[in-house]
Amino acid sequence: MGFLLSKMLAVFGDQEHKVIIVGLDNAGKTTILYQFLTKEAVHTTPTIGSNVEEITVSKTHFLVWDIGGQESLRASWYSYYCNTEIVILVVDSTDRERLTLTKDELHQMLSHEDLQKASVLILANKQDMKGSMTPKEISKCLTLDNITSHSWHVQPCCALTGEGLPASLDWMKSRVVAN
Ligand code: G3D
Repeated sequence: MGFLLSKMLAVFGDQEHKVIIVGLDNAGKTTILYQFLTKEAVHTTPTIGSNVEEITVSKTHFLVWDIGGQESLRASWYSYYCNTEIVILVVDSTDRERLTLTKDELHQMLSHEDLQKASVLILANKQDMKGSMTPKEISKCLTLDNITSHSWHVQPCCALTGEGLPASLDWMKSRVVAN
């Protein structure tokens, strides 16, 4: 597809943008996806596959692939990378012990050639919980300042209430329009 045509389709909203949602097990991926789907401002079509949902945010269509986070499944994350425009990395902000593991997974992911053009949204989830790490602490531990090859953004949120999630959708939309 020509560059101009794809740009026009992006602006006028007929293009689907592939998003993958990753993170360790228990981070809150499923809860976040559920919140995306039930928000009044967000309309969705029925599930396309067992782990794919379409989310439409004011005429921008995101096809969101929810990829399992257990260790056995992380090895196959790469098979979902092709054509991905946005990676949503969900972090359990209370899980200090496994943040280094998340960091390693993130940097390994971003070195994959199929993700060279992807933008990264880090959702610092479970902000409602006592002792949760701040977005600043999470950014530092994930060494986000070292990532200059990809556009990234950290959004604090609470998947149980949905707080912070509309802002994350706005950022996703701004990225696909920018590209
Ligand atoms: P996953 O899909 O990444 O594995 P889930 O994670 O969405 O299944 O969530 C794992 C657990 O964390 C769930 O609790 C869920 O309710 C909880 N959770 C998700 N987001 C938040 C949040 O923002 N705040 C709090 N306090 N809990 C959250 P259960 O008890 O069902 O295992």
